[in-house]
Amino acid sequence: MKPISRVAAIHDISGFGRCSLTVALPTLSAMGVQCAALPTAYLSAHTGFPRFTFFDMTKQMIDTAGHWKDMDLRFDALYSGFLGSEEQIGVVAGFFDSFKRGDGTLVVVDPVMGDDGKPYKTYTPQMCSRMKELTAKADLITPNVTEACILLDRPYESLPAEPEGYKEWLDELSGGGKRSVVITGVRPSPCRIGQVYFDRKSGDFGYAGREFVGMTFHGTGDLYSSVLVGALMRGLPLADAADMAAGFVRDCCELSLADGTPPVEGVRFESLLGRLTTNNEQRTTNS
Ligand code: PXL
Repeated sequence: MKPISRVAAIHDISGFGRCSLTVALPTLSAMGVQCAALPTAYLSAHTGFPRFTFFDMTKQMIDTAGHWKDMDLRFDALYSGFLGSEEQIGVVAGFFDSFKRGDGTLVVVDPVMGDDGKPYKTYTPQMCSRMKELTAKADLITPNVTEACILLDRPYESLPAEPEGYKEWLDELSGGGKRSVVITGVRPSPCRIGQVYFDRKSGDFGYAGREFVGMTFHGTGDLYSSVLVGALMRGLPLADAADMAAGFVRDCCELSLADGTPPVEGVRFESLLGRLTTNNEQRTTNS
């Protein structure tokens, strides 16, 4: 049997509202990936709800990293998302330095900061600015269009109308070809939604799109990035992994719309997880 891929997932755990670890853990497990969870914060519900509790887990993160180092744990990917404080950006950067073993470890940063042109409630301007330090350490980053604007200090109003217009953005975000980039939430027309990507391995730029179901749901960026990471752990090229993630998220949105799922509760992905379990016994390599 092939060895299982192991990913360290560094995200908050929002008790209610399908995002971050409550999405990453089941998704990666369904895809045949062993997931070690490093929670950044515990929230009663994600920040899209009018009220939520927030428990910062920075100290626990530092202690956990120390314990994992003592155990000599090795990871095929380090995958970060929503962070709880400015200090945590340094902690996660240190975690990457400590656990990255050359090309054998894929560092994926989903620079979770905001959506619809606005930062999330707990993200300060200092945090947004320091997120650039973390993306500089990544092999692959997955900002949505809002986060791409923040990382590049460009106004939301300057978003390109056509996927082609993102080439310059992808080039800048890739650090001149150093890292792969997927920008999610690209809207070439009112009835389409998709991603533009740059693959540092092949040098390819591309667009993977789907029909827009007509409603946006919370946490779809986390679901997208988690499927993407799982697909890369299976050895898929970035273009195929991006397309697989786009298709899965779209199907979950379609089901959620038909089901009347409130958008703030995230997508009903549970019923479709079985689709991700096929081909789990294929090869395992890193991108
Ligand atoms: O889906 C991104 C996300 C992750 N974690 C928390 C959030 C959000 C978006 O609102 O609030 C806590």
